[in-house]
Amino acid sequence: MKDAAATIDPRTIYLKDYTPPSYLVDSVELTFKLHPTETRVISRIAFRPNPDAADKTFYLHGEKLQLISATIDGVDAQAKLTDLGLTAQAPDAPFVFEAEVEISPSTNTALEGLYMSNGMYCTQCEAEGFRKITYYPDRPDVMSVFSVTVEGKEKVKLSNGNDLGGGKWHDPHPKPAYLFALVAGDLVNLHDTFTTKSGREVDLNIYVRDGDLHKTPFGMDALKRSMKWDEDVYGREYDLDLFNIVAVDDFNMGAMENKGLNIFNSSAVLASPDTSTDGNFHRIETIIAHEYFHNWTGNRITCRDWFQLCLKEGLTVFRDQQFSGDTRGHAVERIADVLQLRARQFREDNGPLAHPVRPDSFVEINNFYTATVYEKGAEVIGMLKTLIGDQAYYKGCDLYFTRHDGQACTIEDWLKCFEEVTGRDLTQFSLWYSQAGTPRVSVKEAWKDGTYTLTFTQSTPATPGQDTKDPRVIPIAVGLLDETGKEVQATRICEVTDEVHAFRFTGLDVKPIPSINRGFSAPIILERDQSNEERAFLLAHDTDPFNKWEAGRALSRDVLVRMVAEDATPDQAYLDALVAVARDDTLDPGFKALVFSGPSQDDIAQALVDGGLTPDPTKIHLAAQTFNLSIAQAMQDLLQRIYAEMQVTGPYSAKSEDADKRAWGNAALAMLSRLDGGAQAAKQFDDADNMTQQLAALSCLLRAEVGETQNQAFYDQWKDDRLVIDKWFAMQVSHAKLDAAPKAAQALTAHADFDITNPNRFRAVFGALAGNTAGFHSPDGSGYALLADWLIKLDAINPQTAARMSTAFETWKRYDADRQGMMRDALERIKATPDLSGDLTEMTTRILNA
Ligand code: B3K
Ligand code: ZN
Repeated sequence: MKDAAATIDPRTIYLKDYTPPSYLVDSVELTFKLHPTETRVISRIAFRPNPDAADKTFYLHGEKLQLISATIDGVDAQAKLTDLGLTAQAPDAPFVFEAEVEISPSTNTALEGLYMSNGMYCTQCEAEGFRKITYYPDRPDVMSVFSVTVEGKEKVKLSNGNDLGGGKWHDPHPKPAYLFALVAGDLVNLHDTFTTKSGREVDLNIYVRDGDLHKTPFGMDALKRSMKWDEDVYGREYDLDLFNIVAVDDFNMGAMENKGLNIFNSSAVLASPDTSTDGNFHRIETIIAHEYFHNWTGNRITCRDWFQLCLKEGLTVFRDQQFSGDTRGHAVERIADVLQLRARQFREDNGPLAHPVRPDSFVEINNFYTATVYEKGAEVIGMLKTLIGDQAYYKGCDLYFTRHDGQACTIEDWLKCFEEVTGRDLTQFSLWYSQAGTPRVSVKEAWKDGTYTLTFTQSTPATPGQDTKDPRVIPIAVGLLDETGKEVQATRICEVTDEVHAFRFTGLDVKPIPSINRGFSAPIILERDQSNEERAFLLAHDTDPFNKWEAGRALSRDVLVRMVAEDATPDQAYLDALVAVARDDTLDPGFKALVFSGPSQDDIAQALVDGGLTPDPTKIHLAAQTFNLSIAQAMQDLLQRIYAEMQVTGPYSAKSEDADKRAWGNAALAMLSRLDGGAQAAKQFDDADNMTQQLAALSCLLRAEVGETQNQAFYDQWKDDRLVIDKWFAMQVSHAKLDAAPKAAQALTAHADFDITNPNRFRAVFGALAGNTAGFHSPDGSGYALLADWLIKLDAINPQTAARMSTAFETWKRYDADRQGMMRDALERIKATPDLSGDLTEMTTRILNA
């Protein structure tokens, strides 16, 4: 196996090179004298040689620090400094290292380490940000007890663990430096309490800027429900007397699970009916749960090294998905999760950035907080649970929690727990962690004398650095139906382990209709010649809700692909099947909404590539318009009734019964708006008393290109609310048609409210551009050039966010020679920028190496 990264950068780090830390840390005392440009950080760290380490070099990470003094046992350490750290002669016995450094939080626009956001101090240390705060062995397998003193004039001064008063904090749980956190600012808080199952009362707070307090109750409720859920389902209890959450406006991602002090992007915690959509409420609930669940899966048991990132992330995503399923309904949750998985992870797995769930090399670890590590990492846990069963799964988890509490672990440690409780060899299963790429599984069926046989053939395409793949264990859930829709074989797990693997179903009266990969039991691409009649049958009759939806999705993909490739018109049979779903009173509104949300234009582009064709985004866009109009026309007689029935009365609640009704009602509104020129949407916009309804209406109006008045009214109404204005920025770009999208994005960068230093605002504009497939891929290349210009600008300010957004280019090889040439030029131009960050250099290099 050749290593793709080896050709990239001499700074490449390899999993195989792991060695234990030379010194361990018994305790850390930190004092912060806060100042916007001259913060002093005074550290006192008790080290001891690691008996398990062969190398005795005393090396501390440290970047962008001004060293004032460093001593070992009170004597000048005679430290040798580089841009990346410090070395000194250290004794082969326990000693105390003390240092004072100066840092400048207000000029730290990378938002990593200690920085300022709207006048408040906050930190982000994962993965390697602590080294921008002080000299330290900044690696997750060095765990220690932290005591912190925060000095400053700010009203609120927070750190991890227990509050000792006067800006002093103590965290009794040993933790790696990446979980360190500090916040200081003039904040206000919502307070509540939670009593754990063993009867301990925990103080809970959500800290926000003045004026945002009314947006905290939903988050608090979500936190309490998460705490309860983790006790009920995994038996995990919270372990400190205090749990704090802080909302920050400038943040590189959603949130961070620092021990006892979770820091959140304000978009991931602040919720109110007026300003947040149902989708926002759902996202907030999920992220609060996710960060809280990290307390056990991530904090008490952490990762030995960053290659093991999926150990905490895949598992914690799996846990938050379970929680959401229990809260909001498993069918709808599963479909939503799979939609995400396919849109982001399958796309990644199919392109130049494909990497294993546990990568074996990286240059910049921040580039590996990916859909593969997170979402595919969660799918791997789900498959494990399916293969060994619920009971063994929870037994294995219990063993993991007991055995490894307080440790920094590997995937091997995790899998071993399940091998022990089941007696099963998981060697082949572990290929899911080491092999990149989405398996293709083709299916052949045979029917003879009452025996029905399904033969699966698996293969995984080559990915960067991995030319060949071994067969994996793939749990494929199969059910069989008769021609009336009755289930003649309840769901059975076919464990595909060989390249070609056949499964027999005996004693059947008639040839059954199979429902394969129910619940999306494995993250694979199923390749099967399936007639549209059979798809329509499954859409109408499948007893597995996921596959029922999946059948509808396969139908719509097929229709759209033929519209693009063969100039076909939308099939009447498909439209009839949709109308039947709409009329079916036994189906939930949330499910109907999902059936009606057809494939994205990016999905269709990939489907065309899979069929050996070159996608033309303009053509796909036009076909999608015709497709949606045809559906609206087919649904014409039903729309007013659905719309009326789905109106929710009474005060807003984010609960799924209401949210699902709004989703289906707004799907009806979108269809209506294609027929009535936006009349109903304009009315809804005027009447709306919550953001879900207001934004859905505005979206219909902008799509119909009649929303100028409302668009301005929306801005005027919300100009003081940053999170709503983010939505407004995104809307302009996502609804602009074709080459109007790059133009809209460019115009918005000149808007007084555009702020390149705020990741949410940058993502609002450029995330929307990247997500507007036809706009981004405008034939004149203006989308590519604009994004390249702004990634270059952003890289100098915030490399992490710039690198993340460069994934917009990861599909470049799909397209025609002209587009490929323009995307290559854009990538080369970024890559050739003087002083480009390591983050963006690694990304552009990997993308270009396609
Ligand atoms: N663990 C953090 C992500 C940190 C990203 C660093 N670039 C949030 C989460 O997954 O919960
Ligand atoms: Zn996480």
